[in-house]
Amino acid sequence: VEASIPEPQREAWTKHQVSGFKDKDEFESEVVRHVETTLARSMFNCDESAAYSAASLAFRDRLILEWNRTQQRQTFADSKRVYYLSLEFLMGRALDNAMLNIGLKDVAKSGLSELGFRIEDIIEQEHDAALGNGGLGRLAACFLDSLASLNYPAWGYGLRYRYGIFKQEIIDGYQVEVPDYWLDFNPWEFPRHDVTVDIQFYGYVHKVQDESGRFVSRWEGGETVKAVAYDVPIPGYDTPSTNNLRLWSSKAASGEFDFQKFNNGEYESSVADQQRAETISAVLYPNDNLERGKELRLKQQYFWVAASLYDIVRRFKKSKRAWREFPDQVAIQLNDTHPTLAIVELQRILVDLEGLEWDEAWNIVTATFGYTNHTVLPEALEKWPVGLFQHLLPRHLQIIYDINLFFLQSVERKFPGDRDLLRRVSIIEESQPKMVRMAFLAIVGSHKVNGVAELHSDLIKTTIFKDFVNIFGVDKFTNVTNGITPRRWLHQANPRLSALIKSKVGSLDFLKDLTLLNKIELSINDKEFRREWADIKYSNKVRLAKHIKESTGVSVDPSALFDVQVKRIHEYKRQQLNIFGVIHRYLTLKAQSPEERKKAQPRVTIFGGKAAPGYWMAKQIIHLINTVGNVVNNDKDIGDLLKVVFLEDYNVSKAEIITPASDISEHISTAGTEASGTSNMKFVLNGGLIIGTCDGANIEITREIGENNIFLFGNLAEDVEDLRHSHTYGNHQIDPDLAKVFEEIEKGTFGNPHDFASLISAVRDHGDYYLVSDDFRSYIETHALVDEAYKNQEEWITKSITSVARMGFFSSDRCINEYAEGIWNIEPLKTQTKDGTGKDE
Ligand code: GPQ
Repeated sequence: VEASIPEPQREAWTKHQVSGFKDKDEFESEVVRHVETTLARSMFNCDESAAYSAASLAFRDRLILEWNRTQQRQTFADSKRVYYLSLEFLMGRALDNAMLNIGLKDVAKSGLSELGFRIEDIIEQEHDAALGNGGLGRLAACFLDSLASLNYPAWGYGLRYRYGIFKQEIIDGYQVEVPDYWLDFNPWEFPRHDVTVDIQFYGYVHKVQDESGRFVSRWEGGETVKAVAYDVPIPGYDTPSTNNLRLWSSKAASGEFDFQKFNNGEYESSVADQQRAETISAVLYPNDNLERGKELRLKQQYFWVAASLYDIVRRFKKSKRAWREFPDQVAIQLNDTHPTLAIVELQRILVDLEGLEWDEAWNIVTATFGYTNHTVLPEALEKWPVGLFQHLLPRHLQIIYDINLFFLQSVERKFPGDRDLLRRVSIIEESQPKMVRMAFLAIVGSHKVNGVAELHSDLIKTTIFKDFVNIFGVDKFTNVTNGITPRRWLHQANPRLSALIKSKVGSLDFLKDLTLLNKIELSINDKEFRREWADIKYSNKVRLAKHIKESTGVSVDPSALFDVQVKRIHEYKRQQLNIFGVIHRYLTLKAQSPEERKKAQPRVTIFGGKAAPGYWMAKQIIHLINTVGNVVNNDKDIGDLLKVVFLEDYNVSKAEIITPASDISEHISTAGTEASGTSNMKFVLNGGLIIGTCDGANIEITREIGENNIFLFGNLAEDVEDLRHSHTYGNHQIDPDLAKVFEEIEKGTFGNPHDFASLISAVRDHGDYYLVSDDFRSYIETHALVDEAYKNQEEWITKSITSVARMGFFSSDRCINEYAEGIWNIEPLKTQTKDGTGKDE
């Protein structure tokens, strides 16, 4: 429906056009207005939480005006848009980021101060938006920041979970999960109750003849659920561009509840229907790098994909273009296989609803989609039972079978008679039960497939997707090495470092072109600069020490070496290697005389990260870390030489405190298992060095910063398979020092050894799949090198500055530009126009 105001009345609109606050006075009056009207409070009952709400609403109002103009500009320019489909957006807090990106943090700071508040306390009030698990979700959030900052016409599409990733509490050394009800009051979203889509599930398919006599499939019956749009404005840095993240929330199609049923006395069942509908977007699945074929998860995927595609297609149809122009207007990026159904859904829309021929439709579909793979771990590759599909999405299953048929026919033409190849690449796995292989469907339905770091992109071409390289040619497969936004991960998280860099670069331009960081290398011998550099690190450590004290009760010395491993707990990420190494260090110190001990480098080993609630081994690792901490931290012989802490509830806002405070961080996955890693980039960008394996982006980080500036250890990806084979078929001898660590655990030094039995047996008795023992020696030796290097503070500072100077490559801006050019074929939109609407472009 056109709801545009007629020309004669527009003058009144123009006259009353709203503009956001521009200075401190206007900001203050907006805050007061929101406190007094929106929140219905006053200066007599305005606490920090109310001040946070009011300040956020003031910024939100400003953002939405820019948002409107950006959307008008994009519509008018009529250029190609990219849609980033992701089940996870790990956004963290919005207020600080909005203030910095808009450039009004100083204004807000003095305004809030005049109103009686410290800006730091107000920022702290905000609850993290934690709609994601780990790296994959945070990458999506960094991408949104870059897309807006670079003025790309782009939308994110996701789910508005009522519960984000659970909150983690550590009770008696064990992880306890607490629901994260984050929507209590969220000033950053705009409900669009007028933007809804009906989504169908279940039902049946039958063929009917249309007017022209053609047979078409009709999907009918089943149940309908309503998708309601919630929009979150995404501000770009130093640009008016404000993009949109549209999150879908599920509701019963009949509104509150079914009145018919209600009037018939079926009150309970009408409420049950409503609850069942709302369940779809209720909770984020808390698994990282793991898929468990749950029906509700597939329902989430279809619900979100169908609503998003309806929206995208609706927008395209407004332009009245021919369908073949769809890929010139629309690029859709699939963040992992979670949105792969979008391929099937678009084919369904084009063939069943819009009446296109199959081939014509399929050409449009494949030209539209790109697929990003984020893992080679077999347990993370999505597969859905055919039976479940048949039940939930009967028409989609038929389309998948047709896609597969035509695909296999083309393979047969290219490689006649190779039955085993057909079996290997079939989208349908002929197992019991039969499964739909989502990654294969995503490859077949996309024009580009990319991995997220060089090694990873090479690995997918030579292992899990090898056959597809032969079938489609190598050019379909590409690499886009991940990146991080320097706005949040440098400027926001480490304002003093950002300011120091600015003093050398001459401006904050490095936040828009991170390669400008290289200018600081010219100041490497500048004494004052080096002193300030070290001082910033120290004060960030003081801040973290304070946080450690408050959250764990453990006192740590900020002058000790801070050794950090924060990320999801996973066997492949090898927190167990780290804690075994810590035990080894403890045993070594214990065996030394007090004289010898004086030579040791004091260390604080800091862990953080969530375990998936059903991941038993990961939970054991958390428990072991905590029990080791208990023993070590209270051992009088050890004192400040070694402290071990586990920080509970690691999330984006905690990462902003932890990342700038590390001296060394651990990225120690078994080679070939961590697709990229992105926290490795964040730590180095903040002047921390890293210890790591030759895995994921560690390799490219080494190439950029130089191998003297990183501590690499362990076996290479190319040797992993043979080593695993030898564990199983050879005589598997574990490292003698590791054996001593196991002995100590089994003696009960760290509590009931029974609690840790499966951690030990995984290494000693069950083939050591993650090569903990194979890498143990080189891990320990490399840590000794770290200790030595840290003692030479001047050398260490040189390494730190040099590394930061060479990190320009790892900006998500570079990464997004690569996607834009190599995959999406889109260009940034100019923002400078006479009337600010883009209409004179
Ligand atoms: N990643 Cl498949 C996740 O965070 N969750 C997942 O379910 C999958 C991948 C990560 C991956 O483990 C990291 O190596 C990457 O840096 C990250 O995705 C972003 O690409």
